[in-house]
Amino acid sequence: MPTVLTAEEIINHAFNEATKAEVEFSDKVPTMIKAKKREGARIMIAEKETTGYLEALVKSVPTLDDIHPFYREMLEIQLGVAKAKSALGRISRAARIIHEVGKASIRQLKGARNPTAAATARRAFMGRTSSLVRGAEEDIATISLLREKMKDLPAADPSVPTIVLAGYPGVGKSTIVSKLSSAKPMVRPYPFTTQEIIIGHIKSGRGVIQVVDTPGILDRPLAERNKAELLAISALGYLSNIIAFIVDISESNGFSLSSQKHLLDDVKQTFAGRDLLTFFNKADLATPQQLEEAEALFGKCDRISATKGDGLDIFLERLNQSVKENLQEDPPRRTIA
Ligand SMILES: Nc1nc2c(ncn2[C@@H]2O[C@H](COP(=O)(O)OP(=O)(O)OP(=O)(O)O)[C@@H](O)[C@H]2O)c(=O)[nH]1
Ligand SMILES: [Mg+2]
Repeated sequence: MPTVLTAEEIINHAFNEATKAEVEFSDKVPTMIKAKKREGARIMIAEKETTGYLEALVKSVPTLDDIHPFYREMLEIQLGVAKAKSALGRISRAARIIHEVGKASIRQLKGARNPTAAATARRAFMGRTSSLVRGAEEDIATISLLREKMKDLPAADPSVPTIVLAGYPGVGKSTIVSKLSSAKPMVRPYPFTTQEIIIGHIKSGRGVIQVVDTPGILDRPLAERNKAELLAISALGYLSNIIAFIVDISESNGFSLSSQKHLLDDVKQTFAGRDLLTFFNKADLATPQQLEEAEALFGKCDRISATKGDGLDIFLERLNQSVKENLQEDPPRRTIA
């Protein structure tokens, strides 16, 4: 897809092309005819360049109605599908109007009685076109963002067993994904680092497993969740065959064990039917009291120290076991068509 130009760039490009218009005349051609032909060529070139660009821009966006519900939901969360659709509609309309204005300007040019009037007709066309393109500025920016987001949509393979990691922000999801899979998401000492859905792959004895890193989610109602949290929920809903719920038992991410437990209960309830595995991460930092409290709340779970790599072999073992038990017979749910 070509890069998206700003309104000013579209106008400048079209007008520059128009100024370059060369019309060959013999010396015998009267000045008036020359002026009309030259201005007519400029109008037509500017019109063609502008409408051509706007129409190509609209055409470069795949039909939003045909995309898979997961991708549609991701775009909905990130920018609003209805907004993008009306932006596309308005850009097409601006192109149609510029085309009509071009035709009207050519008619006006034919009636021009002197070179000044011919130049005035051309300038009027340029002025009208500029304001139409400038008027579409916001819509062009929306489409630019849409194309960026579409380019960045994670490539999910429906035929591959998929585990989605979930948990509070800063519990170590990205650390685990980066240690175990081909994906290398950003890891930072503060929560809310991951803001998008990241897909990696793990080669296991039984083939490839898709592993999905998600933004951290807080224990709060859906309506209060921010965009990043909604993306995580969407990935859990559409992509997961297995969910790995990661708990930071050291509470060093700033969230208590009991809020993490509330979130787990919510995830369990919302995504009932998926195999859900719970892991205690940051075991290296946890005090014996924290471990005790965690076990009282969550029951006994496998412990990991992701940064050290401890317990990751058990994580993989559980994962393979779940794939074997839950997905060996039936192929994974075909979430992305
Ligand atoms: N000591 C210790 N630190 C860990 C462990 N796992 C992760 N961390 C650290 O915890 C911080 C957060 O880790 P991330 O992997 O970015 O956490 P996340 O769950 O992806 O966070 P969000 O993307 O914000 O949801 C980083 O500084 C990690 O180095 C662990 O087992 N032990
Ligand atoms: Mg992360």
